Amino acid sequence: MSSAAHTSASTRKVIVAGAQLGAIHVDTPRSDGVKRMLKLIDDAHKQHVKLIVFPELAPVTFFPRHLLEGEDLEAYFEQEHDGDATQLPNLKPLFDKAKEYKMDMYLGYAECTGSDHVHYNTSVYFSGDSGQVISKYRKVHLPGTFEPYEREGATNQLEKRYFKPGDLGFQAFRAPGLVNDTLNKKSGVEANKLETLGKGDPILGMLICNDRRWPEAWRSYGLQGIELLLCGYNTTAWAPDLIGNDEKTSTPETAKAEALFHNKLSITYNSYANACFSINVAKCGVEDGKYPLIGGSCIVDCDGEVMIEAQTEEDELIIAEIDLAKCRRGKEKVFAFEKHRRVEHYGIIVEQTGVKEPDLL
Ligand code: CDT
Repeated sequence: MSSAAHTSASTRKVIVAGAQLGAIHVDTPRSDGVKRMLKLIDDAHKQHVKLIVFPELAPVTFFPRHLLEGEDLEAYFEQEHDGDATQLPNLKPLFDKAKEYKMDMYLGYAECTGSDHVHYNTSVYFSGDSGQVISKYRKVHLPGTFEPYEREGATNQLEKRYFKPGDLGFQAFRAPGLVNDTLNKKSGVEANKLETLGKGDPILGMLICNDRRWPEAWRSYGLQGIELLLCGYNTTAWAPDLIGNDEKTSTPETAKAEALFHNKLSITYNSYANACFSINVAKCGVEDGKYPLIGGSCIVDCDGEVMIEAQTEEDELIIAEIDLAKCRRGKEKVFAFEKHRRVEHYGIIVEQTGVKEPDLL
């Protein structure tokens, strides 16, 4: 069968959900957040969802806006003693429920490693098929500052203080059982042969919040044939010290409109340019009466079009049936990397971090 025939004939359909969370306040017990998440899993199950995606640092308030130390800070972290996230006491009910429903799940949380007490902003991928966590991602791009802002009333974003940059890179992985009739090693075929491309178990990758603004992160996954990218976020709607402001974004309303626009711009363009679907999920609403976070959770198709977008800033499921076979067109034509990329000109991207302007005239 030619690959064009494959594109039109085959389907790799799966029903997926973004589980947006509304505000979680400083004094909201972790167990309340988890209870709300369990309800979303139940509702998703009733609608035949096979994969559910939660936001970044899902069950807690967005604590990097607060200057914390000692026990007050540690309280937000899941202390991972043996490396098996499914046994973390605060999160176990979520994994148990996903296991009961055989549902796959992306879950973001603050990780404290058991061995050396390192803090990461982490997400894990739980496979309902295998009943295990099959992939872990640690946020690479940490926004904000190490020191709090000096301006009184400024909203901090102290991720550089509280987390180490992720050390796992961008590792794509296959999710078993997410779609039917896939090729695997037992089929006696090899990966990376023309006739098997896009026919194995779905290829997924994870990002966390600020990572979604960096095309380098998406392209690292694109080069591994990713078909579905998952990303949870907490994006402040009004934080002039962090984002800067000018006449266009000088009010809370216009700044929020721009934050929503930049969210959508990042996820739609990069889904298109890597020919993958993406599920992008907010924690949103106004936390503690004064810290607004944008909503705008979206499922985006592999042509960069929004399939469904959240309508509220509360707990809300967005659900779509996606057909991963549709990724083949972009991967085989406009973004056939092996035919069109010119890596001999891309060295600057990895050799240089900051900007170096050309010499002055
Ligand atoms: N959580 C997180 O990474 N938030 C950042 C804040 C805005 S920086 C422009 C984000 O990228 O959404």
